[in-house]
Amino acid sequence: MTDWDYDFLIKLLSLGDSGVGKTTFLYRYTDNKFNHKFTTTVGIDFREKRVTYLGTGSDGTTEKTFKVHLQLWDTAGQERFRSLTTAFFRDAMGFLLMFDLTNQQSFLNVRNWMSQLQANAYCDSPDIVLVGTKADLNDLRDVQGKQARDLADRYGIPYFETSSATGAEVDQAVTTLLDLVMRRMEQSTEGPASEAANGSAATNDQAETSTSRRCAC
Ligand SMILES: Nc1nc2c(ncn2[C@@H]2O[C@H](COP(=O)(O)OP(=O)(O)O)[C@@H](O)[C@H]2O)c(=O)[nH]1
Ligand SMILES: [Mg+2]
Repeated sequence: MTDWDYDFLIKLLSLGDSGVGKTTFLYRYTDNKFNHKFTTTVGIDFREKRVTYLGTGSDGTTEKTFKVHLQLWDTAGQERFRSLTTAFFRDAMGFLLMFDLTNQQSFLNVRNWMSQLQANAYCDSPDIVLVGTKADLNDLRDVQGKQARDLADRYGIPYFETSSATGAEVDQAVTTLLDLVMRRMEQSTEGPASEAANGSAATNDQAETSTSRRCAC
């Protein structure tokens, strides 16, 4: 497999207050390592990872494995970068909305991030996963699981309590978001099934442009 050999390019975006652990989360997901150092992300940055997705084949019933190139965009939460990051909202296909389980204020701010998202994303109900970070810091916990689950239920989105220190639930959160994004693509008129039916999987460019056009909202 060459560097450019994939069926789909999927862009996901992390967002949430500064310090909640967005950069550390993405680093844990792509490199399976924990970074103790606090380095402020300036503006926007991204990490990449190749994964496989089990979708529906050309006959609409059999399963087929697709190669997915994941681009995980990392935003800076600070107000001064907001205009920069909102421009990126429009381009992303799914969102990891993060707050810090040891910081109630970061949880209260989830509502603001949600409004930002709804105003700037590709559609009114984009695919989102709510992520509570730093679950390993039990003694410092400031947000109860029930509080967060209730909020996620109200928005109708999945919720995960993760730890980039131990790696708990990190993969599951991203995989769930990827599944939502891929399923939305399959539901629209030209999902992976019809792409495969055309004889071959989409080329990189086709995958990128066609996915951005394919919104089943
Ligand atoms: N104990 C613990 N610390 C974490 C976790 N995730 C992030 N941190 C720490 O929280 C600080 C802020 O993380 P960072 O990823 O830079 O936050 P960002 O501003 O949202 O990108 C860093 O010192 C990280 O080491 C976690 O799951 N557990
Ligand atoms: Mg950061």
